[in-house]
Amino acid sequence: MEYFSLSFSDDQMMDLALRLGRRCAGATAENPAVGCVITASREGSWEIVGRGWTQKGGRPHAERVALAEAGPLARGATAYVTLEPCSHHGKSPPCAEALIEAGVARVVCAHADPDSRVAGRGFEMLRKAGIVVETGLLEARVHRHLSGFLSRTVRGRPWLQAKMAFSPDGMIGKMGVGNYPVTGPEAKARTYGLRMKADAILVGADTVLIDDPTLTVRLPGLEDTSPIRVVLDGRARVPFDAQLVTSASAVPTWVMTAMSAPEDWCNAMEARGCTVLRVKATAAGHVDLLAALEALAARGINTIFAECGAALSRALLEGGLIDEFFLYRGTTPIGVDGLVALTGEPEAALASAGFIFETSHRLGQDKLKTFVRSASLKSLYGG
Ligand code: AOF
Ligand code: ZN
Repeated sequence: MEYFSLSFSDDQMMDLALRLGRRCAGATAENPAVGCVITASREGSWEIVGRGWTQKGGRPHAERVALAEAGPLARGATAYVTLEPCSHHGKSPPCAEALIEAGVARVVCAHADPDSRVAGRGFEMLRKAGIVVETGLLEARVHRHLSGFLSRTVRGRPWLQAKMAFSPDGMIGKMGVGNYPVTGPEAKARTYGLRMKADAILVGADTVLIDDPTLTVRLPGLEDTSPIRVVLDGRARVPFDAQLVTSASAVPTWVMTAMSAPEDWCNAMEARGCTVLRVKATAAGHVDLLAALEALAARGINTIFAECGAALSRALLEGGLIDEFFLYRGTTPIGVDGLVALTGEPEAALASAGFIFETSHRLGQDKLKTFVRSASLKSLYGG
């Protein structure tokens, strides 16, 4: 096995592939944001000869980008890919075929591709061609990174991230005051970054009526990375002069409403550039949350970032639909007239809903803690 002794470890190369894969995360549409590194032996030592990641819009795939950079140096090389190379003739020819044609000798993969068009066939094609295939390296980390794609593919609904900002006394705002600042500018900047990495942002009609938000990414140079804005509006209450509606030609807005929503209201929304999606509603006239999420997955949404108010956040949490939670903590108590969103301490509410703590960050004076629902992670393995 002298041939495969590297001057850097397989772990390091897969870690690099994972970080490269993050580059276009949130901009690869329904496609997973995959990363690929190709290493080859040159003059007695191993070098990185190709790096690639799934490009904006989802194509070309990561392997093709890395192979193009490696050129003839791919012959006899090792390719590290975060996801099983595809085996299907989709919008592009199979990556497994491209790796074979390039003469790659060894492929190291972190995660199998659950897409029914691939599902093991990528590995099979490579092995049949005599390529050494190793799987499962850094699988848990890649699993976490690809949770959006895995969620849509395995569960048929997007990976749902929810963000809420709490004052030290557990309030999310002040009664009757729209857009009450609970946290500072650093927290806002982080939220823009989180929006950018999602395929869509979710709010309810109440948030539109009270706050009239734009929900775009307002970071210098990154303005064009704003994701699709999705509004749940079962009772067709969003006004035509809401900022989400008036800006729909610049940044897509999807309005999800009940089957019974008035035809003329839907037509008027579409005439203003919004996409209207009708889904089934509950007896109270709210959009059925699971049906809405399934409809979004059917339209290629992998990851959705919810910035909802108290009622919708609670409904999503109680419905077991939130997978990841971003809990911001400000420093100024709100006191009287404060808006309560969750029963009891937010951390305790999350723990009893099956969430586990993941990370903690300081953002100026504020804090951000992230949590993941353990059942959500398990559910992405399928079968
Ligand atoms: C890879 N490398 O970088 C990505 C892959 O519609 P297509 O033809 O682009 O195929 C989409 C499917 O390809 C997608 O569902 C997933 O299974 C895989 N994505 N595969 O080999 C990549 N992004
Ligand atoms: Zn591919």
